Amino acid sequence: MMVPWLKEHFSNTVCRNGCSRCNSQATAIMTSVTSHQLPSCSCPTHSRSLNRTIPHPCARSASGHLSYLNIWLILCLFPRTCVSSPSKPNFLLILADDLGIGDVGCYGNDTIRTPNIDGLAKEGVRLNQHIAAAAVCTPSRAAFLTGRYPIRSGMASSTQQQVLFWNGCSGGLPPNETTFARILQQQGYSTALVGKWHMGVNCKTRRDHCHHPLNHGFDYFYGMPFTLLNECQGTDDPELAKSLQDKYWLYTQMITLAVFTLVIGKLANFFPVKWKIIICLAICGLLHFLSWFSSYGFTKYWNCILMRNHDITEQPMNLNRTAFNILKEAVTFIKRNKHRPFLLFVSLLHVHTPLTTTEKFQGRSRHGLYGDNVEEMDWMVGRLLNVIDKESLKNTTLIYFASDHGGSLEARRRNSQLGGWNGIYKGGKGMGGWEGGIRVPGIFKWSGVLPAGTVIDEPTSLMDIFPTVVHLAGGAVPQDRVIDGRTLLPLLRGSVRHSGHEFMFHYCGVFLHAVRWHQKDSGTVWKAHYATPVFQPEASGACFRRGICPCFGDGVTHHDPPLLFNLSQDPSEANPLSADTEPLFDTVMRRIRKAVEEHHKTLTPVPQQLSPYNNIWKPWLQPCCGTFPFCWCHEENNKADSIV
Ligand SMILES: [Ca+2]
Repeated sequence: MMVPWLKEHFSNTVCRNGCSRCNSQATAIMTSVTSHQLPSCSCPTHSRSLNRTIPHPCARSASGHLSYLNIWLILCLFPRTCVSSPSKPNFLLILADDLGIGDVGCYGNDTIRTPNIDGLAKEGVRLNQHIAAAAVCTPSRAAFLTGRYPIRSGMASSTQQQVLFWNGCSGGLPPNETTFARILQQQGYSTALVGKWHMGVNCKTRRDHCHHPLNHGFDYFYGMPFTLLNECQGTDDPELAKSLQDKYWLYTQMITLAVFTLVIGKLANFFPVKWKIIICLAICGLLHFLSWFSSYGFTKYWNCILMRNHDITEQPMNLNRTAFNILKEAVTFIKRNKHRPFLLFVSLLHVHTPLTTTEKFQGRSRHGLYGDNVEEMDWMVGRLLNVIDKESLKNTTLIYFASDHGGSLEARRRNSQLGGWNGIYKGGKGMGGWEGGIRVPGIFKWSGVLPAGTVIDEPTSLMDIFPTVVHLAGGAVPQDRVIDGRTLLPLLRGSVRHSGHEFMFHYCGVFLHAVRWHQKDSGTVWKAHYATPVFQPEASGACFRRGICPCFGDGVTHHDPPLLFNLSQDPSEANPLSADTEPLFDTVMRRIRKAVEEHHKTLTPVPQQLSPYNNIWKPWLQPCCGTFPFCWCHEENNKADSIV
């Protein structure tokens, strides 16, 4: 007789995609194993090498060509497949861009319709304290993929430029970093990234693609190597370093005016200035203009591009088709890989500005273009979930939905808000310490494995996806480096009460702005802020005059003693505690200080991927589908909407 946990183990591991007749066989295999009193071995359902050379045991035995004994022998002759992980599901990971936690129905929004995401939470597990490792795209995504604080990989910035600015810059996710996609690829998974990357392309030459997704464990890539920007649409103010561009433009005008004044003065004999000086000044002005306008003047061509694997398909991209193309590519990938283990990371371009929304969704929500864009995103999520259901992958696919960080409060056009809402939480995108910048939606669904309708308040991190996915795939996390994520499965299944996080370190660039302490014996979550951004205007709750809050310098206020909040009682961080009001103040601060000291000891110097040199446009690194600088091309893809 088989013990219940073994039966569950085998029904999870042996039976998967489309193997409706497999339960009895799983039992038979297990009986064979237990009768020989050998260690349990899980089915190699997700070993690519096995899939290629030996058909799935379920399929073979169904056709009657292979005995159970042979199956068992096959299983245990392949040591890599004899693991004790509970199961090896497919993974569909969906990451929204700049979506606020308050924008989703199941997190309390009742004015934007997100029925598909809400349904995901209803049938799965909703995390109430799901934390991004950074409050802007590039570092948050690097941490998500590697399970490590971005400061460890050099993906955190020490300058005002907190994210990568160009496809043609040399910074990016270092080739020696290991993504979960890389480990799953080694475990036999078919891996794909569809959507946004924003973690660099090249190091030294135009086509070395050292930072490219295909060099980081993805077998397939379709999407933007960069990120959406207003420049991609061309109808709004430029978004990329607007104040810097304004400054360069002002200098150009001043030099031009000076040259004209000197020429007129010379011709009218007002100034005894030499022609040589005037010509030198004119040349300097021209060089200055060319040096900045060659990059910022053509941002749409340099940054707004789409790629399929190593090839550029659209330069510049046609935004009107992009959402459909992304959906079509994701759906096609699922269908193409439904009979083999897959990891699909759908990194949505929604809901980042410029909020390109198809006509069908325009004017539908009560929150203008932003709300329309959120509703369109929810519809896309629904289409992906439908495909999983239709292809009978529901019970064998772990689905995850999150946002890379909080909504952007500063994204506005005149009086209309173009960024997200972070609910009751203070702050937003760009604010590495305040809760609104880093607390995001986090939902898991795995039918039959995770309890439906569960809500978990424990602190969890986007970095937890790394060890969770790796363990479920039967892989092992790298032992030669610090991994900051903690595996989530026991918490999600309800077999443990607490998450693996005692402390979380909240960075803004390379600057530690806040620390969270989950005091497990009391259940209290404390948070201490060492630095907070200076809001402009004061008390506005955001940095409207700067566009995004700075992480250092006169743009932040340092706190000594730190601002301490009891997040369990005061999640909006409205009432800072002091030694007078909180008896545990000194104890908590002492414990947090010690944790910071220990954390600092684990950091090692690494090359700075976002340094000024690594984050400037370099023409020789610019991806180009023609002969540089003549870069434009368009792949015909006009049947996209009919497919989805
Ligand atoms: Ca983002």
